[in-house]
Amino acid sequence: MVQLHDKRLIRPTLLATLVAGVALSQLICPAGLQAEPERPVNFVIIMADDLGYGDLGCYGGERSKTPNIDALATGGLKFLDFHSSGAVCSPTRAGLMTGRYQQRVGVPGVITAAGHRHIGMPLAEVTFAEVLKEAGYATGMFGKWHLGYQPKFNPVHQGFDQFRGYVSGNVDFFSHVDQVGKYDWWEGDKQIEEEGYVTHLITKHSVKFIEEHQDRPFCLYVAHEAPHYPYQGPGDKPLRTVGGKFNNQGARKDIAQAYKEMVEAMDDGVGEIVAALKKHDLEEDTLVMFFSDNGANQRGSNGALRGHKGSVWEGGHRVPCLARWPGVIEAGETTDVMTITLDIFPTLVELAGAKHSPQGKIDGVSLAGLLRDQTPLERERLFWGTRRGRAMRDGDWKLVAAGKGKPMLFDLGEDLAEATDLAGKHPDRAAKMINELGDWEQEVGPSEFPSAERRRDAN
Ligand SMILES: [Ca+2]
Repeated sequence: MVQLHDKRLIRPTLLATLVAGVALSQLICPAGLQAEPERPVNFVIIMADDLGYGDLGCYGGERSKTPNIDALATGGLKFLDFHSSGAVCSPTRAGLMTGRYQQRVGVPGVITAAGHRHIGMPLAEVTFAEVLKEAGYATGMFGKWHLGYQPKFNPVHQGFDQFRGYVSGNVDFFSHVDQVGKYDWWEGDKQIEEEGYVTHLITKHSVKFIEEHQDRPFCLYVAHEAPHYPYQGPGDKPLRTVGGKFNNQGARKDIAQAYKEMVEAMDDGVGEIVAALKKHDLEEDTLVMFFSDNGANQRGSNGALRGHKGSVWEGGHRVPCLARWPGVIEAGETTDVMTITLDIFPTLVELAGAKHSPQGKIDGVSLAGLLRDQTPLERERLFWGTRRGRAMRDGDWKLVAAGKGKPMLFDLGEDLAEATDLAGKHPDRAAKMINELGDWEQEVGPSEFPSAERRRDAN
């Protein structure tokens, strides 16, 4: 039976009517009526927390079943050389929001629950949510913020119409208490009580946001907690209490199993979000991107990559990334073009047709052409600066300066595992890259908070 509300069925007729109408209007009034402008594309930006290159089926991982995330790969574009701009949570988020290296933004390190409760991403920084809101988009964010604890730093003061979630680095998945024993669950800049497992709540509010804004352009930012600790699956119990003493990692002994349950609950959530787009016939009007804020820690898997979260080895910052936009992005393709979370900002701005005249430098570049028809990027260099080390890429070459030894040089085209240091074999190249990395540091500023603000708790 034909359902009149099914846009897919009425579109050809509607299109024919519009075309006929435009043709007729041009005959009658050539300089007059214009066709309605196309609706700008919607965005669903999903970011996992500490999910590694080897934690997903579509990247060869076998521990967790991730059919819904894998379907983004089979239905879209899989990135093989995509990076987070940080190796830990807050820095990547600052870079993602602004398109600028986080050192420029004043968030070079983790905004910790113990030591940084007064610090936040400056309100003067312009986020993609602010640009899109100005362009007429509905903007919603659900999940982890980690860019400032004080209500004045809340996402609703950085361009998001709606926010539901937490502002610290991690909360108990049930009691929503942060790792120093403070309650941390918010609607906008007000604390609220809400029962439920964090991953389920993020999904529920995301689906509701899609349903409430299906008739206008929207940008939905889904910032998952999984698979960051505490290691709690959907069937577990609350552990942390306000002001209480607890193990931050959780109570599970079988952490590998808990990790799997967390990844799979997030995967279910991705499936629900895509199903909501399908239900409202928005799939071809919506770019869905999925990636991680840094590599996995020792509990997860970075596949064949060296190192983990927090390091400038590939395992710290080369992360999964998928992009799906049926009708625009060809299904089942891969790209080995080097890309980074900083690119999301300019990509969304360009695809939205939004106007933005940045005050400061935007470091990311738009991936619009890459998404549409695999147009390569002209950029050849990327840089990383963390508390524990620095690195840069120049094409396939990677320079790693970590620890006390001399900087090391790797050819990732031949040696993705960063096993063979070629600095001795290519001293001129190594020296040139060391200079360029030094120049970059001079330009963007230090890669850690001033010493008075440093704390050892790294999450
Ligand atoms: Ca993280």
